[in-house]
Amino acid sequence: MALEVAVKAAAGAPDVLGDCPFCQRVLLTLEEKKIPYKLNLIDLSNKPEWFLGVNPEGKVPVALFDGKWVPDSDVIVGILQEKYPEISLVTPPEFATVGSKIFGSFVSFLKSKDPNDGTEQALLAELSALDEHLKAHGPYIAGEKVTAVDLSLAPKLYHLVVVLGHFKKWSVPESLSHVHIYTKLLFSRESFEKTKPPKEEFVIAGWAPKVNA
Ligand SMILES: N[C@@H](CCC(=O)N[C@@H](CS)C(=O)NCC(=O)O)C(=O)O
Repeated sequence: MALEVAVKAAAGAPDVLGDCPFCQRVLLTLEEKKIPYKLNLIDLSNKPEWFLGVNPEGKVPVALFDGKWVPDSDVIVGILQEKYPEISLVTPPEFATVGSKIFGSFVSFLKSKDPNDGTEQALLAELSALDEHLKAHGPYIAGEKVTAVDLSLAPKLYHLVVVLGHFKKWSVPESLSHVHIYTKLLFSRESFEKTKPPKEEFVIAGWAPKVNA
């Protein structure tokens, strides 16, 4: 039986998959583990009663396990690892936090209105650390095989590339060649193609309120 998951619909297009990186992480995990699933698209600007009933916090993703809707991508991915261990995506603990500060640095730089406040340098430092790591251990974070840490990072890197390109005309420096190889590898995986927001415009529209705040 297909596992039910509820994820963000595109803003202004409630029948189309949206741009939530946490939702995509869960979908990537389902695809890579070859777990059949049924998508419920949630319009976050008009949340259905049933969704608020099972998850009063109103956040996606949520997934249905043994009759109970469970929120939070960390928790959902953990349960998927336990319930479906056959195709293992477990990241060795020593690599589990690689790249974990990139998303926060990206958001700070995106929101920054002062070019000299150090947010760009902070992001560059995190991306350089990832580059060094990949140089030593790549092509994926834990080596030859994709694992959970890559599936968490991939949607965030996608948002970074699309959104910083659009709002700041900024791109990851070519000198960080291992990061470039890594993103190409991730974004061209079948699982990624299948679960990414169908249009870059959805990603840009999703971040616009934060940039203009
Ligand atoms: N820690 C949560 C974060 C989920 C999250 O922030 N989801 C956003 C969408 S990207 C959300 O549902 N926001 C509620 C809203 O916009 O009303 C996770 O990893 O699942």
